[in-house]
Amino acid sequence: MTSERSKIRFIMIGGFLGAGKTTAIGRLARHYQDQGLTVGVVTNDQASDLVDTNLLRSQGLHVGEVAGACFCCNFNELTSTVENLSAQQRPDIVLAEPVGSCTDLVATVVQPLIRLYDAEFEVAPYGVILKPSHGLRILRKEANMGFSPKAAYIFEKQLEEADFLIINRIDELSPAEVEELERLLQTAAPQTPVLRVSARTGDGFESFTEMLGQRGAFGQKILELDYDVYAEGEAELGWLNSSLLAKSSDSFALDDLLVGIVEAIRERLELVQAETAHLKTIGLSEGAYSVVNMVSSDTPPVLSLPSQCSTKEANVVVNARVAVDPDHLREVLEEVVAEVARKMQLTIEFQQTQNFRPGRPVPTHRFATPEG
Ligand SMILES: Nc1nc2c(ncn2[C@@H]2O[C@H](COP(=O)(O)OP(=O)(O)O)[C@@H](O)[C@H]2O)c(=O)[nH]1
Ligand SMILES: [Mg+2]
Repeated sequence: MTSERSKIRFIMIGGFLGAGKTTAIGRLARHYQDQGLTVGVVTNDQASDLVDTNLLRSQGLHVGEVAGACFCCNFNELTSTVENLSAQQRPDIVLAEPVGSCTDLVATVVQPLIRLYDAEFEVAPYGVILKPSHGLRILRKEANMGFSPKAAYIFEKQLEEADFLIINRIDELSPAEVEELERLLQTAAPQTPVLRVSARTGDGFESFTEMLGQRGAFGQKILELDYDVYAEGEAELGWLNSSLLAKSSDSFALDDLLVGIVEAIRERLELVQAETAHLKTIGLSEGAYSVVNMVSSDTPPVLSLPSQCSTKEANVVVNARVAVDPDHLREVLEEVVAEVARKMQLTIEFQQTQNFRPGRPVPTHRFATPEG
């Protein structure tokens, strides 16, 4: 019989596209490792070639990937990925990052783990990270919130099912903005504890890990959810995952390549006023890696992790989630890559590209009443 002690603590961190989940998970993983614990990470996407997986692996973490469908619709893949992670060394902690456009995760992931996998897993309180850029616009009910009301519905439902909420990016928010977000959250999700953190600097992480360490009746907030609205809101996003190989006879700056690609995509999306939910790229070359992100149309591309690497060859992965036709997104990327290659005198080959709108979510399990 499996003893209580050997259960894997399952920590899922939710939140909208670009909220800061991957950044927070990297930091939490280091925190638990520093305590001598073994950590595994599970990333998730509707397609393969994930920036997040590459980024977390580059940080030395042991990462399994559920690619091709979200955790809720591919639940068995989530548990088998954890099993595979355990083959080498059984983790004490698994950190899991669901797709940022997913909701209803308590009914479709947390509750199934509690009810069907109680012998293997001990599920931590479910924390959802609030993305301030879109959060302020959506929760204030601004006329121009960037997304349609259906996509905003997903954003709000994600907050409603959380055991606790995390206002991220306090390193760049004014005190007045933090106060306002906290007030808005108290209305959107009354009685849910709200933390303030910076996944970038680590500010507020003591309260974050303390919250994650709590035991009790968590994961009980099962949503009343209209799956038609959810599916339509999700399908408003164009999805693109692409892997590229850049080469040159002379060395080029990897950081410049990524910034060039993301900036040129931004300019083209601005022309058609398409709102970006998250545009992320990672460049990998001989152990060095650069990351550039853009998390909304009114914030600039950010070189989140500079490599300062000069190289003759690099692999580049681009993941874009934008409120636009996915075929347009693909054309934009093809034009941009040709333009940047010309400017920087590189050859850039497309290795694999997938572009689509997410399909209707059909969960493997859904428990309509709580237990645990
Ligand atoms: N300034 C600031 N940037 C952050 C913070 N957390 C995340 N970011 C940046 O926001 C972008 C999206 O973060 P990521 O962790 O990929 O979000 P995810 O889509 O939720 O996994 C990246 O450029 C991060 O570096 C934060 O606390 N402060
Ligand atoms: Mg992520």
